[in-house]
Amino acid sequence: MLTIHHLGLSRSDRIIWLAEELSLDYKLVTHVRNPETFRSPDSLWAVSPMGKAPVIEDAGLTIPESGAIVEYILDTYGNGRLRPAAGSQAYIDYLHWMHAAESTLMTPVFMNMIGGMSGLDNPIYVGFIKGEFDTVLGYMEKVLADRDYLAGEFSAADIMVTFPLMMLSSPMIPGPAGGDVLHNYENIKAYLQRIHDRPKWQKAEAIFRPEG
Ligand SMILES: N[C@@H](CCC(=O)N[C@@H](CS)C(=O)NCC(=O)O)C(=O)O
Repeated sequence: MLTIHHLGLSRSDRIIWLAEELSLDYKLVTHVRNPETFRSPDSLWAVSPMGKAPVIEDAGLTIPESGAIVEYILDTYGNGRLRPAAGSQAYIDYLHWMHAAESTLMTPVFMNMIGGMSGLDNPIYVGFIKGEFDTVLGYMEKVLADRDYLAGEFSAADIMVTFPLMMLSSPMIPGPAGGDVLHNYENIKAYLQRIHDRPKWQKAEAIFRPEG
């Protein structure tokens, strides 16, 4: 059976949500962060090659990296769901956002978080973050002006992108680029609301964040 290794407050949320969207049977193994360092515990290092979440085990394989896991699960269990047909513009949009989630979008989100945690307010550093937010969030805002989801229909690209957007909208993770980065992005905020309204999101959230 598919085993999902979950770490509290982490990208493994994506994999639980994906499994719920696809109504898969899976075993969940939850790991608890080291309370002092907030890093992975030994139990996760024992299964994940770089000690990171998410990681899954399936059919004798160990698969790390959230984007790779999503693609593996869609290839293995998707039956064409949550990924547009190859060769279409929707598929290109899917690929774009699937990969932008951990790169173009996550880079300033993470820099902002680290800046907030460490008091980094160098104007070059903060200016770079703000410029990147303007670029990636500005483009996302335009894309979402005439569609509900990033590739048209709801897809696994939305599952990838939601995690960094949630980090941005969390009051627990302020950064030097401002506490409410999404403030002026009405289409993105409406998109996040659509995500929150999805029954499978709500079911998954109760699993990956049971404390609420
Ligand atoms: N790009 C990787 C990032 C994995 C990653 O950095 N995971 C974090 C949680 S979101 C983690 O395991 N942090 C604990 C640690 O590094 O000790 C992915 O998408 O899977």
